[in-house]
Amino acid sequence: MDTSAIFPCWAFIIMCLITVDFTSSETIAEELVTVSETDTLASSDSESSSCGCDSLKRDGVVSIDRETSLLSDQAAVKYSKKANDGMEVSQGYNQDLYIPDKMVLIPAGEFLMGTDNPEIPQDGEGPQRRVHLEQFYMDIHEVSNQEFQKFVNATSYVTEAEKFGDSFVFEGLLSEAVKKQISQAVAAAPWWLPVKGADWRHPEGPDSTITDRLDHPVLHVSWSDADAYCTWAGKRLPTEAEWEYACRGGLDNRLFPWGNKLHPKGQHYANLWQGEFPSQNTGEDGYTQTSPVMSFPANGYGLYNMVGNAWEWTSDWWIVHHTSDELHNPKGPETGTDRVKKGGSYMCHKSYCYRYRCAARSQNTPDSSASNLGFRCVSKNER
Ligand SMILES: *[C@@H]1O[C@H](CO)[C@@H](O)[C@H](O)[C@H]1NC(C)=O
Ligand SMILES: [Ca+2]
Ligand SMILES: [Ca+2]
Repeated sequence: MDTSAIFPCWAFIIMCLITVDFTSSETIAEELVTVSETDTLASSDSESSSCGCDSLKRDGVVSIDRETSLLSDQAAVKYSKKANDGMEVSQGYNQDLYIPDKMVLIPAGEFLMGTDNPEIPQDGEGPQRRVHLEQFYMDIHEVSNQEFQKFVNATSYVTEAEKFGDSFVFEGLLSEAVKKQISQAVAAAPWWLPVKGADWRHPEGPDSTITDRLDHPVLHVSWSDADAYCTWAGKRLPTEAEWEYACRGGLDNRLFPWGNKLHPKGQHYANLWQGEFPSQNTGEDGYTQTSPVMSFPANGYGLYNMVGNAWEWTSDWWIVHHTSDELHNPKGPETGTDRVKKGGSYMCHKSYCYRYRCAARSQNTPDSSASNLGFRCVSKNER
């Protein structure tokens, strides 16, 4: 059986031609990614729509030469927690604001899903179609580390990242000690490294912890982990339509949950990336990594961080061709290989991953996990 596949990417012309044979680890070892720093930085300057986020498949990693890897040690220091200590205060975030397990009613209604002016057409952002939804309740924020910890305490649940023994972490977040041990990367997005021992309790690998960020979104949870959590909580994952309707916060035809301007009155409304991706994150919005789940203003329905902070899994299988027919409570295709995720993350920048829009979307295989991917749940009744 021929299981070779070509990585989807649009800007990395050099890397687009890398074919990985999933059946042979020797072949993978031969597909050395030899991208010079200059090449990579040049391509990040160009208009690009791929953050490589959809390439996070455990069997899709290739060997890399650490000597020629794209990010210098210097860049890693810039991202390090130590270097950014003291930055996470500028939003006036109030610790007391954090409320676990709270949901809000999203009223029944109709809305225009998707867009006829897609920024990233290959993601299937269009066509715009009228969708009717019944009312539902939604978590006001991404599921936090504390909430997930409660679930694991109660059930002894083991996540897929823990079973596989690794998960994807953005290179800029890793310590030197962890980076030294890694010899593989994602061909289409070499700043993603599979890190042994990275999981929800250790977001940047074995030498990291969540004790100082229990009110941040849980990360390194696969679709199956997210589904298990929601089921345990008496909830479920939102459909893509529910998520997008909720994201729009009652506004028609706007880019973001709060309107069309990214920085109304000069304020940051979401945890995104400022600076040059992937080499420099200025943290102008107060955060170079995740932020607490109730930081930044809520949208019209009272939902926090729908765009930015952590990507959020939905229950839909991924397809890019949609009917323009009017739909009632659509649940996506019956089957598929990838699940839809929405909202973008703290790693998204307009030049690179303009996916912090309500109509934007991306996908991962259901067993994928990464340092920028989380979720929230919905339910028919308030919990
Ligand atoms: C989970 O259990 C640990 C160990 O007993 C405890 O310290 C922690 O507070 C518990 N977490 C939650 C959210 O209940
Ligand atoms: Ca940020
Ligand atoms: Ca989010």
